[in-house]
Amino acid sequence: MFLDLVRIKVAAGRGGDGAVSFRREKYVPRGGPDGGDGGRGGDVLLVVREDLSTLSAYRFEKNFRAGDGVRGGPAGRTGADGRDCVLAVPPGTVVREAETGTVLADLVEPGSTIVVARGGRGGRGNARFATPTRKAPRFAERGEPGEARVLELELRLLADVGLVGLPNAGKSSLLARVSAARPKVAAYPFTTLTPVLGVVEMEETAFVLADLPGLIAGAHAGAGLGLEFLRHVERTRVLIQVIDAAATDGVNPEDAFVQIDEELRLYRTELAEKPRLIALNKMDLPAAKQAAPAVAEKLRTKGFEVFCVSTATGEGLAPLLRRTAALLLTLPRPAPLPGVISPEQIPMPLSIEKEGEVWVIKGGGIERRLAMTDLGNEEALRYWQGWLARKGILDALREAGIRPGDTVRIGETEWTWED
Ligand SMILES: Nc1nc2c(ncn2[C@@H]2O[C@H](COP(=O)(O)OP(=O)(O)OP(=O)(O)O)[C@@H](O)[C@H]2O)c(=O)[nH]1
Ligand SMILES: [Mg+2]
Repeated sequence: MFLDLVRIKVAAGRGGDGAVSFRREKYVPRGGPDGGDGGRGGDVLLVVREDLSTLSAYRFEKNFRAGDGVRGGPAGRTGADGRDCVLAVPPGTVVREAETGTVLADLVEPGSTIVVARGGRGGRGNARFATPTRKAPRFAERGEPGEARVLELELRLLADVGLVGLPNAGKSSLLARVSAARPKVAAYPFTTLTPVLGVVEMEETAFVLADLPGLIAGAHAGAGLGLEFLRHVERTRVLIQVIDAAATDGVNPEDAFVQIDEELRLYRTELAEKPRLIALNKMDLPAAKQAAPAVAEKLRTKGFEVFCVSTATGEGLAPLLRRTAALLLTLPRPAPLPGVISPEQIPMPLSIEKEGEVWVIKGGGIERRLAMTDLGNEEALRYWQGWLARKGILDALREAGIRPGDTVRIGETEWTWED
């Protein structure tokens, strides 16, 4: 199976809890608060690695967690930070948030990195809550939960030119002949199961050529390797359609042309309209020599540039490559996907809504804030209420008409409103 679309779950580490502790010194009966902060939770990052060409690393393993931060210690000691979880992806990986479809990144450059789930902050130790009026706070903040989300990773090849054609047309043979890439070549259909990229070095320039799995009728609707493969063609700028002019598999060259042309059109009209050169292949075979002139003529009247080649002897390949390179120079580079935003920018405004009898407060990070509060601790609770007041949330609830005895819910936590 060829993997170019996977779903994974990523969870950043939780921040370590802050510590509650008081200084103990000889002959000092009651020392001040000295509980240290918790460590930061680890982030989950994606990094682009040039040597990868598939997402197959995510075939079986789908859950990734970064390490949690360690709890703060006495004597002001800060807990250790959690371990980051670094996931390697191939160049051309598009990252989406699965739930919303929001594109978080279009990862192209090797080495580029993005944080897809941010680790939680460490909770502050009780030393931080000391004030002139609260000299001995007996509470600390809990660590912030790490972000968690489901991601969709999609690999889109970053090739300038794509080779399309029926199985056995000679696409892999062509790539092997003109680049240092070594795709598998064999006399049976669907030899190529995953795209293979090769760099074609020309005198003045170079371009990336992608050998793609063979297409068959119905590919646009999923037949053969169908859709998985057509997706890759979208970002190439030029197509080379390879046709077995010797009809080795019994499909005459004109039919071969039409079948692929149809599939491209049915998948997306723009694909069929992309600049396309035709390579009539296997010209070393007598059957091809015989059929080629008439086929070439027909395709030329349709407006195509046709090249007669043999990947076996190398005949005709140089003009094809020269023309391809020249064509690329006239075409703009593909733009990165529009609307890329970073994970921190996923909007999540604070809202207060009444769901039935319950007042639900959501967004603005309030769920995380609450999770940092040790609800079993009286002082921590008071601190939390102070925070709600400072943020204007209590006033907003009053304005919205909340009454004593009503239920308020944040995340999983509910409580009864008393003014
Ligand atoms: N005689 C001759 N045989 C060729 C030529 N090009 C390819 N072949 C043969 O055709 C068969 C298929 O070649 P591949 O390069 O694997 O074809 P493909 O288009 O990559 O096929 P799939 O990966 O299955 O889609 C192999 O047996 C090749 O040796 C050629 O120019 N002349
Ligand atoms: Mg092949």
